[in-house]
Amino acid sequence: MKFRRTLLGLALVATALGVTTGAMAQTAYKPEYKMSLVLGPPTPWGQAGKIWADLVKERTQGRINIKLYPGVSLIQGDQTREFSALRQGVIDMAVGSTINWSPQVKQLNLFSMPFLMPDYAAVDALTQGDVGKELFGVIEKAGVVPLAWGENGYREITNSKRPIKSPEDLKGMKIRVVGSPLFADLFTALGANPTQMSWADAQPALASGAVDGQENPLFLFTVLKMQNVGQKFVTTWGYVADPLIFVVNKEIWASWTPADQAIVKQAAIDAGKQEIAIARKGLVEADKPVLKDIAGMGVTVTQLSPEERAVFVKATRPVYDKWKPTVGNELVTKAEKAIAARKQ
Ligand code: X2X
Repeated sequence: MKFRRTLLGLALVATALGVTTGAMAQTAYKPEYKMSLVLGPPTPWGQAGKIWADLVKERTQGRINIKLYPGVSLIQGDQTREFSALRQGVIDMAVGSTINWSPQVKQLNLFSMPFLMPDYAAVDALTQGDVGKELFGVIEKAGVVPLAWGENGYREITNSKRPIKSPEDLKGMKIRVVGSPLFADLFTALGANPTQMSWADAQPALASGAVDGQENPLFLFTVLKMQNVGQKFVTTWGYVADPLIFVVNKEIWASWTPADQAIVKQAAIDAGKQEIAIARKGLVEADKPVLKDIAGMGVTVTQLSPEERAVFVKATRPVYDKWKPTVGNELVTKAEKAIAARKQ
């Protein structure tokens, strides 16, 4: 009898404990976290999110479960609102573009300064150095926890009209541009006719011919087969490269144990490294296989000579000078120095 009572007692205690820890875990940790992305898993950007989510799930034994929301669907595709939504907790975490967050974090316009970063070593000199640290400080102050860098990539220009070799060729062309007003200034300076719209709106606009061209990393050209929406001309001018940043909402971050925070951060760093390699594949090799693939689709690929490129640099310099104080004179100068000192 006594034995039975002890067993019963033990069972009750165990149940109570089980319920308590279960309930605590449920209030502290959500069953699922929402990760925002603009592009889905067929793209390097989407891979960044997927690799991160998979690593976190595996390393936390499923304590942290992440669902991907590509197409910025948590905010109806309005990518320039992503940073505010992260701050407000509408979005739990994201792998986001510096361009899309630039309206709220003006220092992130740094990466959109025309012809600032001549090569991948220059991109790395910024993201992996003091400039990257400073920008993480700015993001943290703005109320979102930054963890690691990834890459959307160099944005090359495509269009349906003619090969672009000089600003003259862009004259009057209707070009879809992204959310930062810097891009409208840039294309206006080049004589084009820029229209700002979200990526969700850009695709039908290209298909219907409402716009003549757009600029984005070339993997997007191949994934979407942009030649089928009339984009027959590609020019690689390397004017701007867009890094990605892995972030978590502040309250969500604070709700995790230090051990889980460390896991999520390391997973972001690991995913970022893997994704940067994916984003550069086919573009860093001497024969640039991605350009061959695109040419193989019947597209005219124009690679600017240094002289041709210099004309674009000169034409966009007033935009660079105009935006330097907005981004921050000191920050831009620091970036210029880090690039000049980069290892090649
Ligand atoms: O909208 C774009 O062009 C994209 C997908 O590259 C970004 O989100 C910055």
